[in-house]
Amino acid sequence: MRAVLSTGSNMEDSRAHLAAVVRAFEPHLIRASSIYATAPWGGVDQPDFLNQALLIDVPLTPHELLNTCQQLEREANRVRDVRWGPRTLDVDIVHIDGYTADDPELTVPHPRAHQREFVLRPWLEIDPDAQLNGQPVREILHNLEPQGVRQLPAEASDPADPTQSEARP
Ligand code: PH2
Ligand code: MG
Ligand code: MG
Repeated sequence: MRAVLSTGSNMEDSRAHLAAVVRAFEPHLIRASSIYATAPWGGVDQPDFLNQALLIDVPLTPHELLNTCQQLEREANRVRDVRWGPRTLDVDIVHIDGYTADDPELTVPHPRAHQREFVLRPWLEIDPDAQLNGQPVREILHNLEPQGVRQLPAEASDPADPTQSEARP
């Protein structure tokens, strides 16, 4: 089952929280987007987020994948507090190939993905032909007002390696 996940964090070591999700899905990971620094969406005054999109192919059912995502959130000591407020780690299912759901546990595609540049921009990076509700993601993004989403440069794999110093501003 191919799925697109959106990960986000704006508490503690956000890069480490996102990296833990990449690690957890490593054997099933097709592509990971860059990391993006994004202004908070939803009107809660809080620090900027880091967001990333992952394209995975997992031997799980949609609800098993949801459980896996929630387990990863628990491992990051996620506390469910303010709606759309700060969190150590959010792992959302954005899209599953050939599958839709609208039940109390799981809504796929993600019901607010089309409004959120922090979801669509990273998704487009890893799948330029992506479609959401029958519309190209590229087109949806084109029609959104800018929301303060900045692609961050890839991190040097070894910051101590002087041969990589040119890549570091
Ligand atoms: N997640 C939210 C609410 N607002 N804003 C940004 N920039 N990134 C997020 O991941 C995010 C948000 C609730 O899931
Ligand atoms: Mg979310
Ligand atoms: Mg969530």
